[in-house]
Amino acid sequence: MNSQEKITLGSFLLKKDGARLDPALNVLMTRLAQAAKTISHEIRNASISGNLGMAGGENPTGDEQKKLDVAANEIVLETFADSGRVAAVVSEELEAARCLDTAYPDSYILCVDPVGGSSNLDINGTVGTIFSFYRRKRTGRSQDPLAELQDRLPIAAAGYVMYGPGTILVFTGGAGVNGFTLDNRRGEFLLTQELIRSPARGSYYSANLGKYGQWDPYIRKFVDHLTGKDLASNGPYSLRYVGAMVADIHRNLLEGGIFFYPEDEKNRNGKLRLLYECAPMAFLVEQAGGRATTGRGSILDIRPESLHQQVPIAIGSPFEVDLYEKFCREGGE
Ligand code: P6P
Repeated sequence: MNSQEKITLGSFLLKKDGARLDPALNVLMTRLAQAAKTISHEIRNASISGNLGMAGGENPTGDEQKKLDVAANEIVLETFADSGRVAAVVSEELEAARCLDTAYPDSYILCVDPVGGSSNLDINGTVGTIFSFYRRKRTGRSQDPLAELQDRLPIAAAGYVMYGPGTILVFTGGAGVNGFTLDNRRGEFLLTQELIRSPARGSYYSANLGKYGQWDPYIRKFVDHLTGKDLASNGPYSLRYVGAMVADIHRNLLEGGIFFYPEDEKNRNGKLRLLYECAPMAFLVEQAGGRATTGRGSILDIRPESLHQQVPIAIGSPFEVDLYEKFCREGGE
């Protein structure tokens, strides 16, 4: 099947059975794809346009901002500013939510990490965008996006863009997970991975082992189990760690395994942010038959306390995530 025979994102979004997206989300996913194409272009040309390196500031959780973090955030805001469908944007790069005018009764809150894994940018590594659209219960301009998000709004769509050897868009509208690849010649995202399903178990684990000494003992015992150091182990897993959540989770989604970023002695809530990293990825992975936990409960059950709330996460194939929870529950005994 060549490029001309593959289904474009636009055609997919119009098919009710395929995407089961309501018309508003079709508009939003089309705009999301447009933002992704622009961000992809900026990333791939950054060393030529002088867009690598530090921007000089920090994001709300203290990460140093790269120029492309700031640029990608602006691209997202510009793309949705006049959509009339997004009442607020919660971004890793913005302290407060950016409230926008809405023109329709059905409107959404967009939570987004414009460029995740930006420490990879200057070394030509893989990075990604993570997004989720929450369907509001209210209409008109949002007075308090966090209060709205605390009212257990349904996630209408969530997913990620991965800027690797190819630029891919993987998302769910609540009826399965589908993957699209950007055909740069046509400027179209084409359906390349239909109804992605998480393997029941895998052979990879993804974690920053540099923090092994700061993890709680039961996390260290879980790692020892995965690496075959204890008798009960069913053989060593291979470590794959990119340092970009999108890339690490994408591998485990396709080939099976687990990504985890636990709490540690310095960060009792872990590092990754609930609203624009953990919850979108949890929604997507669970749609594909995987699991996502803090170690003691489902990521998707967490009521956000703040826009940049950090939570521990373990996400991936059911077998490994269940095992992770067992070690957390039993203290690794
Ligand atoms: P560390 C990128 O900064 C990020 O938010 C995620 O995309 C990634 O999984 C994690 O942090 C990497 O963190 O501490 O291993 O560099």
